[in-house]
Amino acid sequence: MSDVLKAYEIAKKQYAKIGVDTDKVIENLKKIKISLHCWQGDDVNGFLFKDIELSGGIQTTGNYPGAARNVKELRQDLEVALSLIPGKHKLNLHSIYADTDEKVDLNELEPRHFAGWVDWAKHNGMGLDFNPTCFSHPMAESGFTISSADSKVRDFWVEHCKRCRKIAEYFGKELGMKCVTNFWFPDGYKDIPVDREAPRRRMMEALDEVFSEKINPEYCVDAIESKVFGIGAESYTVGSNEFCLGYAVSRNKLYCLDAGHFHPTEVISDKISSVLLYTDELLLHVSRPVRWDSDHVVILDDELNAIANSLIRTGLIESTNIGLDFFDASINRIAAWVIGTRNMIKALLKAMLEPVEALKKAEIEGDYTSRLALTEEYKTYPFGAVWDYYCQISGVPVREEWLDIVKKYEQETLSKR
Ligand code: RNT
Ligand code: ZN
Repeated sequence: MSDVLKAYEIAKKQYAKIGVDTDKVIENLKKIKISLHCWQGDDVNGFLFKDIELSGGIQTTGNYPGAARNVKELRQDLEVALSLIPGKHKLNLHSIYADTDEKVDLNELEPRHFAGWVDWAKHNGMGLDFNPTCFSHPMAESGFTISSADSKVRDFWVEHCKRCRKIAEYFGKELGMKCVTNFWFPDGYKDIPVDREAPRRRMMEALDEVFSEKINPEYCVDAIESKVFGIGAESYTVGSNEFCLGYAVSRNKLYCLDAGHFHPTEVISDKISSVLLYTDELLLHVSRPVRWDSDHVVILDDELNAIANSLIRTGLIESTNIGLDFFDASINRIAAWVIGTRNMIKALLKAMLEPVEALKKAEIEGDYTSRLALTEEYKTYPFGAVWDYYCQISGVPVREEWLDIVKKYEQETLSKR
């Protein structure tokens, strides 16, 4: 018997004692899809426009060699990353990752510009999610897009967003799996505005126009992502928390909670259960803010565990779409995907290995001593043995073995770019 299997057998017995069936947990874990963000592969550049600077108040820092320069390289890199992550997942595309040689602007995009991605997704048994790209474009230079006071600018972005929904619908139809389209706008002021209402009213009206066409929710659903501030928009962000939550609730849309889009001590793990009382579904952008919305690679820290606990203990995982959102250009980009995604799955597994009903019983009975004692003891239960076993039966490397594969790929392929 392999060491992995031996350790699993022991762990399985230990979990069985607290009423947790590890085999069943693994079966349930397999069903959870994580949406891997394509933009970690090339520092949010995309392939539609050459030599355009990243704007919208987000930043990738670092110049680690080997960023993907075209669709083919990005797919190749993704395939390496996916081979190191257990389970079947989704790919989250931004519109600037269109697979086309045509010179096409954002307000001209059509489903056919993404046919290559649909083929790739089918081939890899994956679903697709989507995002309009309302930044890194001359029409976004003023710092405003869909809420601009200039109707030419506004119309351009409304058209882009409408077209993105059609592309999302096409993804959903082709793949037989719902596409979540996330709308995020960097719109805001560096300095203190006089009128805080008008841009928000314009954004609301523009969004109503974008969503005026009803699309079958079996194919695609829309989410709207809030933010507290961005670089260059420190004083005022149009799409604030209240704006986006209010919009989502009143228009029957999904709210997107990004872990880096709140004040530094505010956590999204405590927001999930409130939002889902008022919306049918939720989208998460799991990220790691370090002092600001720095989009560091997701690690297995307290907040990640808390997010997973919020989803699993409540059953809200059923109505939550988990997306990742980080972009680190200072380390190997494939490693970044692998580390972040494996950590997300690990956190879910760790949460699923709790005897939730027993803990809830202690809580409801007011036995807070047991609640604290048990949740603390369970933290050091052998979840790593279950994780290793899950990796093994999924045919992906166990523990840090994956790093050798990434290093080899770096040497043979990435370093030659
Ligand atoms: C920006 C938002 C947004 C982007 C991606 C690239 O602060 O988090 O989700 O990171 O669209
Ligand atoms: Zn985000």
